[in-house]
Amino acid sequence: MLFGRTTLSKFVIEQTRGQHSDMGALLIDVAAAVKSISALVGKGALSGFSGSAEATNVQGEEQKKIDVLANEAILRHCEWGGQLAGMASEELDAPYAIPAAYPRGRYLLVFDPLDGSSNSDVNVSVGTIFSILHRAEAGDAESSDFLRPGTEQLAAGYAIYGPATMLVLTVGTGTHAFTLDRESGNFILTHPDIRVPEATREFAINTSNERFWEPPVQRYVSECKAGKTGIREADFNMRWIASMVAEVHRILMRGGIFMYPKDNKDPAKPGRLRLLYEANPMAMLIEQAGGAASTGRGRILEVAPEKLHQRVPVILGSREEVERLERYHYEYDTGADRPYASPLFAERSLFRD
Ligand code: AFP
Repeated sequence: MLFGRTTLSKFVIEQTRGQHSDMGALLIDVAAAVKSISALVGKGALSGFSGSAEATNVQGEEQKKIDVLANEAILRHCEWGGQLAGMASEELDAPYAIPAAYPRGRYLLVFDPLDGSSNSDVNVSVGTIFSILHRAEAGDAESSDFLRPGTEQLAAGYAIYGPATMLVLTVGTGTHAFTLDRESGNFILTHPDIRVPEATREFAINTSNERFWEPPVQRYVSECKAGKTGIREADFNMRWIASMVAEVHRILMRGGIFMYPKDNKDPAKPGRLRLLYEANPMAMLIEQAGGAASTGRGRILEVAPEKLHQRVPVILGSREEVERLERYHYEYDTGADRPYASPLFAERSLFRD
């Protein structure tokens, strides 16, 4: 079919018509920013922006030049439209105030401009993650306006800059994927109403951290690795791309479980991923597609944020596996996984050690 396919603009206008039509206009600006970032990322080393920006972000992580440029792209494309009360970015310590020259609206855009950027210099898929919140009336956002649970998100999405550039979006009516047609410049709806398979035999975790995980995660992963020889009685496959957008996209396309759990590698950080602009938008997309997204001890979308850049443990994907891992956390927390943990039942050795 040459004409008449649903474009992102058509989809967004139809889905947000009425009360949130301003949000529709904002999403079209986000898509324009994504196209600019896609063009930049797609140039690779020819862009002249490879390598370090010789700076660190609020996370204390090295900033790549392309992180800074992707951040600029979103600010410039979205600040002028009159839909926003403010923005918050992984790359900015504090929220971004809308310049005085522009009108304000009641929406808040929260984003990670280039997730997985440590992969950008080795030509592996990276992405942009975004979330839209709102406040009661138009005006300048306060920091507290951003500290809302993920259940209050009006929209969430990501772009993945892979062999194809795709934009995956939810406005609360399912999760839908659009593929960038570079000839027309349009995002075309190619994957309407995505569903995450309930079951999976594929897990994603950085196993180099195994010694730092909590016991329920160690238990779950060792059972996956035991495969047919263990209690799961089935072999599992493992993936780790170190780009959350690519992992989540694979899970939306074919199922799986992604874990970046709480670990004691750095007790100050209860996990690596950030709640507001990584975990929450991905959790909304996964839940809207029928999957589950948990901290291990509760729904990610119900976590009450306390800080703009706070981190949270992330376990998400095929519902059956997420629920199994939640059960393992519960059994660990209640001692039910160690029925003989009590000293009364401890193994008695004939040889005093
Ligand atoms: P960068 O944006 O610094 O590359 O981090 C990517 C990320 O936040 C997430 O996208 C990955 O899933 C995770 O970190 C990878 O973490 P490890 O490098 O510890 O495996």
